[in-house]
Amino acid sequence: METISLGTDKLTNFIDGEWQEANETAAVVNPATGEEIVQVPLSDEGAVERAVKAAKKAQKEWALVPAPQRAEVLYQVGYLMKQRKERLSQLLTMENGKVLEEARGEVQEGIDMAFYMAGEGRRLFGHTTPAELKDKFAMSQRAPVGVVGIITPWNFPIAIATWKSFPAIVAGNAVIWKPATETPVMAYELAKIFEEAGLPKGIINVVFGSGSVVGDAMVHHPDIRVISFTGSNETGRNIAGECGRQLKKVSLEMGGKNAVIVMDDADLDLAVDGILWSAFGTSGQRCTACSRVIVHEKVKTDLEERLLAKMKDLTIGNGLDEKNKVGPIINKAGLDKIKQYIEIGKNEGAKLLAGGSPLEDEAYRGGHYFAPTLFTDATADMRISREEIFGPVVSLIPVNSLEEAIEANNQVEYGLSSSIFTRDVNRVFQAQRDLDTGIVYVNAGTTGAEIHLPFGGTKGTGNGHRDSGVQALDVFTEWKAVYVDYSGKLQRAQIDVD
Ligand code: UN1
Repeated sequence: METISLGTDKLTNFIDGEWQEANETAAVVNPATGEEIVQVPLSDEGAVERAVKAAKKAQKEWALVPAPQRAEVLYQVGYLMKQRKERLSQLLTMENGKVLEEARGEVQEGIDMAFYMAGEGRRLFGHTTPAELKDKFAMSQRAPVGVVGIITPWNFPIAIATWKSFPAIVAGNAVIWKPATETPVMAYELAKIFEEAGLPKGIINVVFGSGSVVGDAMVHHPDIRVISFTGSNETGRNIAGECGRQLKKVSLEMGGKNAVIVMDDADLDLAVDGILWSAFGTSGQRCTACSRVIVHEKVKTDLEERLLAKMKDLTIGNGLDEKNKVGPIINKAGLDKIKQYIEIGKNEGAKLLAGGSPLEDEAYRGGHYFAPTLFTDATADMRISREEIFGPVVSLIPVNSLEEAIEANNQVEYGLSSSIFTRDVNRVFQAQRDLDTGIVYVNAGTTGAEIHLPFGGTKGTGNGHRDSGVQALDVFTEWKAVYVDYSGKLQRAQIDVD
């Protein structure tokens, strides 16, 4: 396959419609090979300051552009993304490592979001409602917040950016965007697309750099009125603390410990496919990845055997080679964390059935690869069953009933995604009611969220907000209640009612 060329060896920030260099840069490395792809700016606080200044100015005009016209830009963004889908997908595989088929899926998720949110330009519905008093009109409508900050992770460098930036833009805000330094190429490409699509300068500003400098400056900046963050629980809590002090709106999405429940009446082959796809796809580096299988005792051995048989077909390697089904781990720190959890699992008494070690043969040189790993006989209270590993590691937890399965699912600190395989409609409805997660799948794995539904979770996964779906608009808008009294006299609410 011909490799796509990025066309530059140094990325630049995109501020006020201009491509601006930073003094310092760092190398971006292909996790499959260890080769340098490009240099990414490590910006300072000054870049954030310039971006906010430009955004403030541009947003005032943008807010006055009718929303259907704002949406036209997003349609154009969607068309350009569609035209460049293959280019974007290959670059995504190079910087993130996920296999090409999944990269294409992620880019498609961004395209879907463009057209969906463009449609919102003709909706952005508020409510009209009867007023209590005669000759009085009442309605609620959405107003943009102003300048918003988005901080996006490396595991879905384009899809998650679209979940946040597209609703913000269609609703009339200006955006300061700090992408993860591991995967800046998607941000650079998307900024170029925004520019070509005709988005006015200053409405999207991409500032590359570290969380401790650029992220911190954004969180502390009084003129950035919303922070939407996807990333680690620890960073999210820190951001929320600071935003709380400033009364700044903050939307957090911070991971999961997602389980597939397999009941004794399940279609086991289907369950195996769902588990393998959601546990080992993206090498388990998804917030939604399945990392626990809560299995009914009666089918446990059967399920283990079928999983082990099919795990043999998972070819691991560079995602640009289409025969590979599982790509690399993002970096050494990610790999080291996975290794630690294997030791923790063994020490806790879980039984290792497959995998459990990094792949270090000649074929994997330069990259960070970990063998798909299966533990069994885990219990719900073990650390490997409770803590996010962010790698291709899944643990089987045997149970004896649906009630026990639901309890085990709900026992963790997170609440993003869950799944149940069963043919019994009564169990389906009981499970979807009682599983304490923001996303529930029936007869499918724990991944595969679609963009027109809300994405996010309960408990330690977030703070009550949602990405994507129409619900994302709530993060980037303020509700305004408007009362119009056309009686020509003073009418006092709750008093002049007779
Ligand atoms: C994430 O892992 O942070 O449902 C996002 C999914 C994808 C999005 C995952 N559509 O797995």
